[in-house]
Amino acid sequence: SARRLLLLLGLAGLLAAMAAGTWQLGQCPMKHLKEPQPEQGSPQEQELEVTPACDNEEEEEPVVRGAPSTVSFRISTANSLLEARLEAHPGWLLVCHGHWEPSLGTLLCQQLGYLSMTQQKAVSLRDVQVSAGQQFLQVRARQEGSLEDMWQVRSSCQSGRIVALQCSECGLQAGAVRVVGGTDVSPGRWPWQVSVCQGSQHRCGGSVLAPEWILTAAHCVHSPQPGAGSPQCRCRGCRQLPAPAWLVFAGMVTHGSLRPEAGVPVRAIIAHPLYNDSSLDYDMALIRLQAPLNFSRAIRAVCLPPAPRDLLQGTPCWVSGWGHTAPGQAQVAGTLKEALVPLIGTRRCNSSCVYKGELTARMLCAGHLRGHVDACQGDSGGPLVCWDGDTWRLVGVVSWGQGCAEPNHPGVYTNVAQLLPWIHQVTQMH
Ligand code: 4AZ
Repeated sequence: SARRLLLLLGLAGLLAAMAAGTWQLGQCPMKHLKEPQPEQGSPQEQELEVTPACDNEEEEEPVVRGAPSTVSFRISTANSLLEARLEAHPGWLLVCHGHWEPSLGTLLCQQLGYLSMTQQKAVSLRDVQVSAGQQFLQVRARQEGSLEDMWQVRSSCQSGRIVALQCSECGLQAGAVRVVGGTDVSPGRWPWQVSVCQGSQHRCGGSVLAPEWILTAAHCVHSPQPGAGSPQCRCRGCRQLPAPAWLVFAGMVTHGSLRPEAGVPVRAIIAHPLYNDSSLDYDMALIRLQAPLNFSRAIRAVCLPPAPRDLLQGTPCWVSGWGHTAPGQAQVAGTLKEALVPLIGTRRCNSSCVYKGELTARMLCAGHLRGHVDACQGDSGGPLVCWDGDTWRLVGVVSWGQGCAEPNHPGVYTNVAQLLPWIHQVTQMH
């Protein structure tokens, strides 16, 4: 019986050790516990000294990394004049029209986060008020290389004319205010938010980039391989039926009030060619509408991120959508919802207790490691926008996450800044 007792004790010890192990795995933040040292105090004191792996203050790289540049540009809101500033040269300079190429207008609008250029012209210096000592930048005669090193500082413009530039409008709200109570929103607050529907079924969110262009997630519109069986085909023989047509609804807040005739049919869906259905890398698609949207207080375009700007962890950004307001719900929300989700550093989000290296360079995280607030099913494809002091910019596209609002599993978004060249290429080509 003494041997049986020993065996039982051994078994109990083994079970206790296994339970402790499981507990440690479940408590991910404590995964990097230091080995207890004999001279340390009680277990509670030891715990206080531990740096939890998910909550460390380790220095983070910018979540969205801008391309460093020695020259910056802006367009004066008062008179559309193009202004440029060189590193190591004080003040904003006007740009001479000499040697100007029309393609530069498009390039600059794109750099500044606009989808396209709408107008560029030469303005006579006699028609503008120029302060004494105003200096100018001029494009070098033989342009080669990047936008960076093609400029010369001048004290005057030989042609007597300077560049004025207008880019496509974006990023402005109609000045609408939030409705009382929770997170319902009023029309005009997120005027770029659209619902991407298949027939009358809401599938995903999307963002207006231009009257004919919607940006969404590739996984929303990616058709499964023939035979794979899509979720809407549950009846016998229904594979032979054509899938209901895609419709885009803009300028709407309440899904219940949706009239099918208000939906705009889709001309083309262009998913990113590198989209990967299993890793969700490059989860982005462009939708070209059959007819342009009528812009109004309730329907407007969002701006894209400008090429040269970093965005840091903690930047307050907003996600919006009609997705589920509790995980596992059967229905999408009736009223558009919004949530404040700060950017989370990629190193932290890819750490061993969050997404364990699953994030690629085309992804970023936003939300709260404590859980509670997050995007969810039905929000996919929708916008993650951040205010930059002047305009709202589309920084992310709702893509995936483990569950919704779970601790240590924030929302993962397609990193728009990383895919700008593709967005510009497609929208210019079609
Ligand atoms: C989805 O299934 C989905 N919590 C979207 C976002 C998130 C999770 C799932 C993020 O479309």
